[in-house]
Amino acid sequence: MPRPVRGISFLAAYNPCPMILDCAGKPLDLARPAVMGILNVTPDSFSDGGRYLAHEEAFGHACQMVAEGAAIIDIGGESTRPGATPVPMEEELARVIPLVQRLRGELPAMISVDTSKPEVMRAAVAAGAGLINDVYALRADGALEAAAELAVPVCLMHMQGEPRTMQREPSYADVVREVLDFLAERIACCEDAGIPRNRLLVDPGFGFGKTLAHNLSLLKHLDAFHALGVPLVVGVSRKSMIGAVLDAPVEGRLFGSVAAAVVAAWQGAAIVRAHEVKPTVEALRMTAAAREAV
Ligand code: 7PM
Repeated sequence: MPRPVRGISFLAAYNPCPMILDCAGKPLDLARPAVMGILNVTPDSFSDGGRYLAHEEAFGHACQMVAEGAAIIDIGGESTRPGATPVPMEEELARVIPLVQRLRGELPAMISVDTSKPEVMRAAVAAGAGLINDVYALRADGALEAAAELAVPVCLMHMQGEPRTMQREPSYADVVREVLDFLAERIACCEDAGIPRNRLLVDPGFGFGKTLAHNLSLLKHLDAFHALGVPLVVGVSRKSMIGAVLDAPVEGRLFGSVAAAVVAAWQGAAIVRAHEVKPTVEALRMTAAAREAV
């Protein structure tokens, strides 16, 4: 048996990633890969029935994802798709906050909010969100300070450029090295701002300022990101990298998305974002079982 180091087992001392993430007092178990169900509340993601229907539809979708095994529901009110224009803050708040309140009261899952705006972070955490997912990695004005005030974990994602223009000419000399360096620097900034490392997660940001070759290199070498000592989050579901490999439209990317999720989980990804929760949960349970075998 490994010898305990100051009361911690040798393995726990060696692997600094927390197995249980403290989300403002609520535990999130990351000992096995967790599925984060994607809940888009952007206007284009719902039928044109106005605010009330959009809320009902989103709530129903969240319930279904939790029933299918999602441990986290990621609510995004600002479209971060390539070419998207920013959403005004009042609009983002009106879309996201009532849902956070309702989901927190009625569902057992952790609630994550996909936002870059400090005001939305504060309101979401006050409404019961347990996680902040920021595709700008807290680079927006005031975001670092807001996250430092709030006692919730933050996912720092890599993006080259900005959503409107990032897919024009992505360029790297060594994509894995550069994404790693960026995330290491963001972790250092967070620690300087008073956010401890055990409240951070990182994500290489598939599709955010990357060509197909860049995305595939990052997926192949995902295990290099364990050097950062924080849990890894991965979002590949339905992305254009799957479409490019399979020559498939968005509706035809499920099996490719699940395969990419397995490749990530096999290399130790802690959280996988997914649109189709049930197939992803089953594939990751199988992956974890094989990973844990002697
Ligand atoms: C349209 C195109 C709508 C792309 C939404 C998207 C990630 C994320 C997104 C990710 C983390 C999507 C993206 N992608 N957050 N938010 N990691 N942490 O496919 O890869 O959901 S938005």
